[in-house]
Amino acid sequence: MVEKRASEKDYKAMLRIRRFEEQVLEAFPSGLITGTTHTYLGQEANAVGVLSHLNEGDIVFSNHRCHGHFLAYGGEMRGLFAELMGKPSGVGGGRGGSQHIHWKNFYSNGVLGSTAPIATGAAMAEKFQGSGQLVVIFLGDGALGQGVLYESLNIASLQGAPILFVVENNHIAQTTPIELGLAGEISARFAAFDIETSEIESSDVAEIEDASKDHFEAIRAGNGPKALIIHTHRFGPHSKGDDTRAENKVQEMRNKYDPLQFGAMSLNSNQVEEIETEVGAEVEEAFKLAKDAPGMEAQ
Ligand SMILES: Cc1ncc(C[n+]2csc(CCOP(=O)(O)OP(=O)(O)O)c2C)c(N)n1
Ligand SMILES: [Mg+2]
Repeated sequence: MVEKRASEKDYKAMLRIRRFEEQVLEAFPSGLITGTTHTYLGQEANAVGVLSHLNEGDIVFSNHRCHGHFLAYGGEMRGLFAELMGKPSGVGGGRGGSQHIHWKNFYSNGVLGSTAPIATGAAMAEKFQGSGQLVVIFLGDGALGQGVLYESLNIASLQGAPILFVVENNHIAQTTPIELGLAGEISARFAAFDIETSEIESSDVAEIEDASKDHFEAIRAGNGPKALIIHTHRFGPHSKGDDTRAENKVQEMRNKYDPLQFGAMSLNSNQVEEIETEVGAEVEEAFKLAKDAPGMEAQ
């Protein structure tokens, strides 16, 4: 039974991600966007729910599927669109592209697992400095195949690093279903390093907020690293047109697990419509500003 508790703020945050990503996929074939892109369609509730507990100064590490994490962190659309277009006005001066975003305390990198040692080191630094800040790192199920993750879990546990490992298990890594890539249980991998772990299977942002709350509190109280496994669903292709899954299966998934459908249940139709209009205008304006901004050649 789904409780109807998503706030307008949460719904808007998720819709901003959804509409941003749809615009990215629509624009991609025109050649406006350079490099590659991996959209966060279907997983919006994860970033919005988890990052709702961030304090100013906390640090977030993301992966190749980073647009949703960035927008939920507080990043703005225009700078992200411009970054994807390789424009100097992009959040990273147009040189990082879709996967390599840095703004304030937000970092992403497309090399799977590469962020784990860096995030762990950052968390240790925060602990040694007594800053009271924590680190959140988002990992896909595919990153569980990277050895450096386990070195990081080991040291994070030994050092009591203030870090939350969030695994977004969308059951697929590019085209490889999790059954072919992962032996054993995900939680057992954290248990092996004595890292307390919880799991949730939900697309309801309020449930994800609840599921992550205790971890944030425990980490802030100095109880070392924690892990949250979110069983989730990727609605879009891995990158652009590269979805090998059966179309009807993806459609079934969209019908059953859409975070926006769950979110909308908490609001009335006027609220939904207003937010839709507001977000639609924001995307349109941000995209236009990014598109009209000078390119690298103007420098
Ligand atoms: C070390 C490394 N190997 C391979 C790749 C190519 N690659 C990019 S995304 C991806 C799949 C990632 O799957 P997962 O971690 O489950 O994240 P998802 O795409 O499902 O969000 C792969 C293999 C990479 N970026 N880094
Ligand atoms: Mg995956």
